Amino acid sequence: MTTLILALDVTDKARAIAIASRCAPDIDAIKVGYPLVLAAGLSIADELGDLDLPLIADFKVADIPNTSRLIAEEVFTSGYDALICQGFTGRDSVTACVGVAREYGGECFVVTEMSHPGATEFFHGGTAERIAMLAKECDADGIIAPATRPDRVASLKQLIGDLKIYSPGIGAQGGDIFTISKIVDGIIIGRAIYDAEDPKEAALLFAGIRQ
Ligand code: NUP
Repeated sequence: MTTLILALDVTDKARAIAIASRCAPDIDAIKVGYPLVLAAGLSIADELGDLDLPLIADFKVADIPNTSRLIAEEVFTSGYDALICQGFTGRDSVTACVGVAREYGGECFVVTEMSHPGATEFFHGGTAERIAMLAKECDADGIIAPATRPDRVASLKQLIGDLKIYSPGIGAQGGDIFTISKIVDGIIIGRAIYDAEDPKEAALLFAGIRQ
């Protein structure tokens, strides 16, 4: 069954922890990114760690290899289980992130093509395909690909062998859970859960209807 990942983009620390705690029994992992970490610090991993769910750090790391390595080391020494990096930075930067993930027994996911409308402004004509192949060659654990474009996800899937696909864009961005969860390994859902009147009920609903 597809993994359900809560994107916890909630900038109030107490609210973030409350939502994560209530949803925990119905989700499989928590993804945090700049909104929560800038508000609450990387050490939010300590509090969320009590929930016993894998923690994914979505920093879309996009820097030179040395800086990427330093960022990845901070992430994994702070208790996160996985890191998301950009792939357009090239082989050396992606390799730096994957290398640190390996050192700490963690995972690294590479963004191929993003889910928002502007994503294809510069990424077209095979760019995402090249990044997907790069992710595979760099021995990443998986790719991030857009639930808003299931046809694109299906074609990227053909290139990556046994790498996983985690897919954001369901709900608030318009992606359809039924279509995408048949194709991917994990679905990433933020606002449709944490902004729901009852986040736990929303998480339960998504958990029940994913394929
Ligand atoms: O291409 C991407 N699209 C995307 O939405 C790559 C991502 N990492 N994300 C993240 O997924 C985004 O930053 C947010 O944390 C989550 C989707 O949230 P929502 O649109 O479900 O609220």
